[in-house]
Amino acid sequence: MTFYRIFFFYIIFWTAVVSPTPILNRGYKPKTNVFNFTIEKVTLAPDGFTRQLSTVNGQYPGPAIEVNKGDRIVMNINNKLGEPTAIHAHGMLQRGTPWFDGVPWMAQCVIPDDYEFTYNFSVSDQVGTHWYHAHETMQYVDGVFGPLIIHDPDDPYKSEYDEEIIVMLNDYHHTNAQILLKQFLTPESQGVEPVPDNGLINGKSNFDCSKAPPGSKCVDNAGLAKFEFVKDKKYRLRIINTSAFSAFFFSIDKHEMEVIEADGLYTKRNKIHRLPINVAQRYSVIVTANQPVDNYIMRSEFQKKCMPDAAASLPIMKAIVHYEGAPDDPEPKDNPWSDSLTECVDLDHKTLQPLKEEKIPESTKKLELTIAFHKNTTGVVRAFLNDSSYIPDINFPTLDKIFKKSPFNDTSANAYIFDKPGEVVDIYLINTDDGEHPFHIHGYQFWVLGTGNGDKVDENDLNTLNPIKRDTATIPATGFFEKEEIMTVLLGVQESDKKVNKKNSV
Ligand SMILES: [Cu+2]
Repeated sequence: MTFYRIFFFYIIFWTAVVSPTPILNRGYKPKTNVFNFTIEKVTLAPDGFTRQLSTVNGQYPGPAIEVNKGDRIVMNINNKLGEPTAIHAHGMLQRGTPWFDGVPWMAQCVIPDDYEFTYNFSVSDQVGTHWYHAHETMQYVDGVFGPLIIHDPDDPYKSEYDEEIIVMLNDYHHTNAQILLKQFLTPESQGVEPVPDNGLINGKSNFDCSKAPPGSKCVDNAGLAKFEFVKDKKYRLRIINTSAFSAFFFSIDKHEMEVIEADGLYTKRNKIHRLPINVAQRYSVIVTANQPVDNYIMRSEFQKKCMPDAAASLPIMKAIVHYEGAPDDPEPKDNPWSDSLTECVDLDHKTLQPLKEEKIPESTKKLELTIAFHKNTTGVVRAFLNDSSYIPDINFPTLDKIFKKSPFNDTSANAYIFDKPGEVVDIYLINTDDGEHPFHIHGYQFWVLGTGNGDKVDENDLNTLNPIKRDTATIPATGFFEKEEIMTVLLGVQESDKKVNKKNSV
């Protein structure tokens, strides 16, 4: 397992430079939205425990980026962090602008301290719930993150809800993430991840200060996030897990939820009570305020089976749903849903299906990737893909290598090159680790065709009829089954327009 646990998986596609024309209705004229972000360290106490956080414009979480389908996002980054940074917009395909993907040494060089840098990209025909975050080392764990919402004038569910609410969930450490990372990358850690001190909903929570180290500045009952409901109104909750490590079960006491979106793509509506959400995943759910006027608990429970033993004492993350007309109550009665769900896996396919069924193309290539975590020659536990641990080339970023047609001589680039337009790749992920892992591909949404336990995938067991398409999926752990888990994702490569403006490359 690894602390910073998302597999940011970069397959190198020449074809990632396509610019589809946005299909826009209702006469909407796309706009350019400018966001001026100063990244800086500020002393804050989101849960009552005072510490220094890395923030966007002094805010934790960072300000929301909200645009419409077809719009352009211009992010002016002013780096005052005292260290290099780069900002990734998670979920954005960056067709035509892969150099604005924000991954240091992959898509760009870092933005040095005290420098400015502008990201400028169209959201094209993408919609839905996404987020942005620093992609340099562990910075986002210390606070450089925020929601990125693309409103859709053609939203098929638009008449089904009255208002929208953004709900950000994250695990939260009281120690600076750089210190935690340093400790983690030693032989002594044995690869056991640091356990968070708390969890936050929209950047708020209470903390029991008796657990804080002596000498720390801490106040009890800092206050929970409060969501205002009006009786009988319908709300679209956009839920984003911005954690370093933790998967959650999200729910609201006494209120059912209907899932309508996963990672920016509409799903068939489906009633559930508890929503599993892994790191970097997003869901929209519709919730009706159909309960008696009162206060209710919104809760996000750590899925502790996929965490180290020390996580056992972590509290349930809570917020308050307050109906208009109800008296204030900082501690509403507990009324949790009791449905039991398997931990450390995604929502079952039966409850998560795409709204739009697509014909899944035949694959033209197969790629097998074995995921492993073991000690390297210095005794430090590292992540390996096909026995190679990724090392960035800080002198020659990957994208630059591609544009210059420079070969990848070093296997530590973990580069798999697909350069035929229209290529469709079956990716078999073989997880040999005893932990689950969120798997994410930049610039693509993939179909999740299935998971299984065993060394071989039985192709007849794969769902090629109506698999969910998304950008972040959970690869189950080996530990919960007898054999290795295999997840197959099928990846479609888009047609290329072959017009690459190299001058825009950074
Ligand atoms: Cu991403």
